[in-house]
Amino acid sequence: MNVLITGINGQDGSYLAELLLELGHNVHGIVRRNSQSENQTSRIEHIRHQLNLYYGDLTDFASIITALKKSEPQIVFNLAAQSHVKISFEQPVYTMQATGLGFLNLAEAVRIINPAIKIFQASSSEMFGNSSDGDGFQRELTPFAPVSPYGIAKLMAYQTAINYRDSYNMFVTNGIFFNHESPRRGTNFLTNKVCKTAVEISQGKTDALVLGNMHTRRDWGHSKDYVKAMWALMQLEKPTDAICATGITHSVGDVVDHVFGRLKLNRTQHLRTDRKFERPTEILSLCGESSKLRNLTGWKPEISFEQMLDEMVDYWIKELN
Ligand code: NAP
Ligand code: G4F
Repeated sequence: MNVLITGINGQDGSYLAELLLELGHNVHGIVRRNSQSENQTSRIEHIRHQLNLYYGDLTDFASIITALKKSEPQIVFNLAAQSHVKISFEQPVYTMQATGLGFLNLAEAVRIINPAIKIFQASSSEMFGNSSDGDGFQRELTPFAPVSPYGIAKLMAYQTAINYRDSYNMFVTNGIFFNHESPRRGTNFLTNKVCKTAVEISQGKTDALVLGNMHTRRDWGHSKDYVKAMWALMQLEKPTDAICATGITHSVGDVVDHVFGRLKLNRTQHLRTDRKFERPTEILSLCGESSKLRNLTGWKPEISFEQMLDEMVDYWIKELN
């Protein structure tokens, strides 16, 4: 099968590309032009010789058409996005263009070229904002109430996916994914910032970890587990909208405690807060209920929160040595 991945050089894109190669598929991907081309492909360098890469951008309709024509995919995974919530407050217009309108560009290009191509959209728990059911969980029917430009852009894409499914009978599936991490996570996201900085402190390279809001809670899983869910969802007979989450929530403080505990670092000595890392509006707690996905596909997360953080710490110990 030919499979096209937008955002192939991102965290999830790189793990999904590995999974698809293992399954024997032809993997195609869109990458953006970068003035330092080696930075662009660092997460996929080890498999690059097995990939077909095309320059493109979700905001550039023509480049999507070209990539679809060259790759002739049966499935497109749309993983490309301006995916950083805090940065979406600094670049709201661009975030709407890339993360919201970008998906419309892709769906419309698929409709024009070959509406039989199946589309996976990486939707986000950020769409829920501070909305939850009475028991604190978010489910597929929990009302959306996004509180960031990123969440709003993702909601635009989510609704567009449903509209293309209903209007044109296209196979468009939304995976509503809760936070997922790995050593390949950008180091300006919470978990990898904590792991990398804590290892630097333990090696005497820096003195303090400086964070924003310490009390927010997230449902953190591992990216490797979550790309398996993406693939499983696309094997179903019918398109759907499904939550992918562990169902366990931890605070920012829990992440720090686990990582500092592992490295025997003292929180009073090495942890500071600075409002510059806070957002204008914030989601207090995310915890996903993913029984729909589990019942439909048999998927369940295999890597625990603690194992994931340990893997990330080990990665940085090796990398920074
Ligand atoms: P990521 O590491 O930030 O990767 C995003 C990818 O999108 C990168 O390859 C990036 O390329 C590419 N990209 C950004 N803007 C683009 C544009 N205008 N045109 C084409 N490509 C563009 O994100 P991730 O963690 O792998 O997440 C994958 C997807 O899942 C994203 O859509 C994200 O919003 C969504 N999601 C993630 C999580 C999570 O916790 N990780 C949860 C829910 C949903 P460059 O390298 O050139 O920037
Ligand atoms: O790691 P984060 O930046 O992830 P956030 O904002 O939850 O978004 C991630 O998950 C979404 C799914 O829910 C994705 F859709 C999105 O693409 C992205 O992958 O922040 C996690 C929490 C937040 O509450 C944040 O305010 O950690 C808090 N935090 C505290 N100090 C910090 C920091 N976050 C970052 N990035 N940096 C800090 O210094």
